[in-house]
Amino acid sequence: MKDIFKKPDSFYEFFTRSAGADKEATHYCPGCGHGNLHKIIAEAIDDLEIADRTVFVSPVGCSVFGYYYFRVGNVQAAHGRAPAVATGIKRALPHSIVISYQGDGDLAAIGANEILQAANRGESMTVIFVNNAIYGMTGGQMAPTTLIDMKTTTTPYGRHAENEGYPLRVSELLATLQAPVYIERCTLEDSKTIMKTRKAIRKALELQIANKGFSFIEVLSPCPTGWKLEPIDSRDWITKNMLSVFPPNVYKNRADAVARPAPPTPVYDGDEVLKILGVKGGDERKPTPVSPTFPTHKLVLAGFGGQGVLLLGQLLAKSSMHEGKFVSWLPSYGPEMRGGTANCHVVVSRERIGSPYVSNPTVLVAMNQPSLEKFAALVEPGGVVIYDSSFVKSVILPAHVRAVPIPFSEIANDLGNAKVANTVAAGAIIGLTGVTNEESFRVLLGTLKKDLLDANLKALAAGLAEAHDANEKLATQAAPVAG
Ligand SMILES: Cc1ncc(C[n+]2csc(CCOP(=O)(O)OP(=O)(O)O)c2C)c(N)n1
Ligand code: SF4
Repeated sequence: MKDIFKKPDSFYEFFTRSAGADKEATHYCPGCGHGNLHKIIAEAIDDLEIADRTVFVSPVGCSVFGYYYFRVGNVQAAHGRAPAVATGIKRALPHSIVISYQGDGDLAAIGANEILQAANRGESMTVIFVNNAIYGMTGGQMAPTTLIDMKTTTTPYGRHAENEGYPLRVSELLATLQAPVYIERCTLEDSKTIMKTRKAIRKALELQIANKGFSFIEVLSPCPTGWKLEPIDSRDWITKNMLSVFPPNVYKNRADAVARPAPPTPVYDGDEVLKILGVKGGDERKPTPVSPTFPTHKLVLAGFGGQGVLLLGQLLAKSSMHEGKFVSWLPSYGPEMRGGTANCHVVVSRERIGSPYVSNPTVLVAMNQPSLEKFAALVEPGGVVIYDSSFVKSVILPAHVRAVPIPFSEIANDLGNAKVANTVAAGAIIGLTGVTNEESFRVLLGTLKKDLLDANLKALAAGLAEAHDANEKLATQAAPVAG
């Protein structure tokens, strides 16, 4: 016989978040609804046998630590953004079962747009919306679902419609949309209603397994701490105060809807990408296998906004991608379009990339003085610092790096167009590091502005020539010393 008191397999055996010896306990306050809900969800995952393909997206709120409990795939999303993150996961992995678990502050306040758009697109995901009428984690501030006259730390005299509007009924709101397939509001007042919630969550997950579309389960959940009540009184409080404002009901049921076709799988094929870019001869350009000795290149490319460092990083990444390498490109820039600082991290590897963030570059390209000063100390021992000597005048570099000054901007000016300084830098990077092939990069230049093509090709050749000279010079120098 099934042991109904057994801890679900989809829970970790020990909840390592909990301090002290009691590793079986959750971090939730006594009487909190999150604990009940977690158990219901874990049991459903077990019984539906979907643990190996479930991804649980935790929100910001008291349930931020979902990943300490659920033995499934886990992602923690920024406040309110869980449906957007869940969308990305589901689209990349159509076979996954994605659960977006969110509080009312998270979902109905900062994330109101995300949930609306995900529901309206009918994303095939299950959203569990924990409505406790308050911000629990941050100490009991008003949420969009806070009841009229309810006192919170930000409505000490009670919520008044004239000032704070009315409680937002999210289930009813989403039910007006065409796409969702299932919307139900449940509660956690007593064992009967808990069992009803259990059933609703299973139904929602089953609909996702059948790829029917978007399902949404709102759960009225006690928050004894935020409400300043004892756990038992909190349950009664739901019955007395919440049910009339948030009536439990099935608000939408299109369970008989036809299964949605899985969204198209993203195209990673290099030939296809070339075709999309409009490059002729794509069919002939089969990537050759990446050499087993190809090292992982970690680049930081930095300069002023307008110097084209972000585009430079993109082109290097794309060009390497066409060669069948794994790539990432992570831009970072200030609010100013021109004159602000900009940089990007580019990783190119023959293996999958764990993180696109580059803490210690193997290559730094500094298009100006502040960039050199900011990043030079981070370059890995044996790494190379390539800088625009048209702008960088004073240089103090760690002894363990190789310095290559090249006047990118002056060369670009001599070619008749200051805009192609970044292409000179590209030639230098390619010539000095071999991160990508000259040929693949040249193909990409053909996809940029046609009136710049001639200057770009000359700039690339100039950068390669500079790199050739620098390589010869470096070969005669002693290897840099680590430390
Ligand atoms: C962008 C951002 N804004 C605000 C916060 C602060 N913050 C953390 S949790 C939270 C509210 C959580 O309330 P709710 O979503 O209702 O979840 P509960 O804690 O009640 O389960 C807020 C405002 C944050 N972490 N990030
Ligand atoms: S503050 Fe409220 S929602 Fe957060 S853990 Fe405590 S009871 Fe649960």
